[in-house]
Amino acid sequence: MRIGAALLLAVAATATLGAQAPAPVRRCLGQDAIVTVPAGTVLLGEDGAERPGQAVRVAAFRIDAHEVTNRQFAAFVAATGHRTRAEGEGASALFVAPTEAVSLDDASRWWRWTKGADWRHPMGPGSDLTGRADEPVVHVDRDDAAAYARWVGGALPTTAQWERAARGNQNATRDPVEWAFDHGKPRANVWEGVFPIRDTAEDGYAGIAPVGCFEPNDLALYDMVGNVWEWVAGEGDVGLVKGGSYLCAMNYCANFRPAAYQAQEHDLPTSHIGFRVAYPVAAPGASLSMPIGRSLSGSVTATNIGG
Ligand SMILES: [Ca+2]
Repeated sequence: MRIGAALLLAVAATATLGAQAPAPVRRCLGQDAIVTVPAGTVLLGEDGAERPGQAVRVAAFRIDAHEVTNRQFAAFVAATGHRTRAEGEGASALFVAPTEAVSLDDASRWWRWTKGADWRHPMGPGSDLTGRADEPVVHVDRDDAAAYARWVGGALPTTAQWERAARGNQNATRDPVEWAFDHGKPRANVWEGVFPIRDTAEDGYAGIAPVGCFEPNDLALYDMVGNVWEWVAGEGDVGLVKGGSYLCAMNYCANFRPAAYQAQEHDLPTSHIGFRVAYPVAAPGASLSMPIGRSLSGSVTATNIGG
């Protein structure tokens, strides 16, 4: 689902979202957490029987149990005054479902370069963060994500760290579909039905879900597959995102598995890409307190995330 550079030149479109009734706060996890991933070997790139992958040793590290939420990102912005690229440019790429069948070869049929779309307005102008405090932040580019990561004392995970975290202790070849479906039953927030026209939301969510609404993997990490793509560390113009998103369907994308990745312009924010943060393991005897800016409080509501 790579968005071509041509998208940047597409005619800006304004989403026609009208005034919305206040949405209820949706929450699946009671608190934020950081999980220690022990040193181990990951089958990097394992993607079914045809692609056995390569065994790579990954040192121990820590990683967010869930994708960075709007609530967490709001705390970062409040403390630092960070202005995202989308806010600076006044626009971002927004998924807008077509109303009729379109060719799957032309991503511009469902991506709109939309004025007023940014992390505070995730569905474009007219939308806000009401009821979305615990959804993953989107419309952040790789630099925005890296800035947040530095603020909390971490960094974007490397590809090897990300796959180690996503696979957990799964060190055998696995049918790629099983990462997202358990005998046909969804176990991640993906797109059911025919993309991009109709999402049947069989998994309970059409669009982004609050973090942690699906069963975690065996490292207690949530949504490594599905919900939103996640930036991984990198340099240069071409970035990588991992894990697939709520827009990945069996008939398109289907990248809801650890080995899959998508090239993404590093400075192109969208409504289906977020991130999580990796951290060094705590030195022996070091404080185990949360990094600055992290909160274990479960009482924050949509009314105090601003925007
Ligand atoms: Ca879904």
